[in-house]
Amino acid sequence: MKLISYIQEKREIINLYLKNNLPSEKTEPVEIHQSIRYSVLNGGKRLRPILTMMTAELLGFSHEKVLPAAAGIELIHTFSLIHDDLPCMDNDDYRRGKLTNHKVYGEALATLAGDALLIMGINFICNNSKVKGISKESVLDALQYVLSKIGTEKMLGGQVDDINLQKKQANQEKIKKIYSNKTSALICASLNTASLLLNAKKDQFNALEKYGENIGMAFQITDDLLDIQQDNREENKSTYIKLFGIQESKKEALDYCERAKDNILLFGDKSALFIELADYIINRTY
Ligand code: GRG
Repeated sequence: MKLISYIQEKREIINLYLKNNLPSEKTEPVEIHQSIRYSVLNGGKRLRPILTMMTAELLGFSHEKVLPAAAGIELIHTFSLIHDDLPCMDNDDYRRGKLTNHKVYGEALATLAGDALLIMGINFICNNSKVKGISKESVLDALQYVLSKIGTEKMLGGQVDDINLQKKQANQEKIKKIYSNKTSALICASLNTASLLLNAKKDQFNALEKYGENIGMAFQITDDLLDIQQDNREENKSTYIKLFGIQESKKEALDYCERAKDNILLFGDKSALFIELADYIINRTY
């Protein structure tokens, strides 16, 4: 399968970039840098930076043109995971099969590691201006776009609504909005950061935005289904599965996946990997 080897190859590239560009464990104050490296370099799937690199290649450029920004998006994603796991949020003990950051380093340091990763993520995106052929204007556009996707009206807002929803009655409309904000927004940002850095055409940007929205929804519903299979369900949390049941949720995930495949048809033959990726997202086992 072409996609699997593509993912493995790109995952190694991003892992190496992160390892080499994060402050070392010996950088003072050592605790925060150890805590940061613990969470970043602990085996994430790297879906988001892979999407950024895939988009660069879809547009006819090397992945190297967007590598710093791709890594920055992964740092922002890791920040959101560390904060999401905190006792004041989801209160999780395990992440990526290992103890969560606060379980190892304590709540104060975990909170600060999350804050630091947001700052570093933004800085990595800014560093994309040092790549040959990438203008400072396009980096500013990409950065503002990413910030709009993680702020109070998108990812952060989704988290706020998610927390509040536990106390209220959930319905289809509310759950969809939360999933779109909490998960699809950063996935769109991963794709279209590359479009902005590489001056894609408006119709290409729009197609990728729709594709990202739909694979993000499929990704989050699949995440809920995997939680049920692995018995990680959180009793007080409203999810798609609780609202619609397993069979209907699987069907919804498939529908989102099919819509995403339609969205990407604009790119013709070049969209093959994106079509394979949409299927991978709903068939994944972790
Ligand atoms: C962004 C300003 C700002 C605040 C953070 C905590 C928070 C607000 C948002 C949480 C958002 C969140 C955790 C969404 C869930 C998305 C999701 C399915 C994460 C898991 O992604 P994977 O499976 O993880 O790609 P890996 O471990 O593979 O990287």
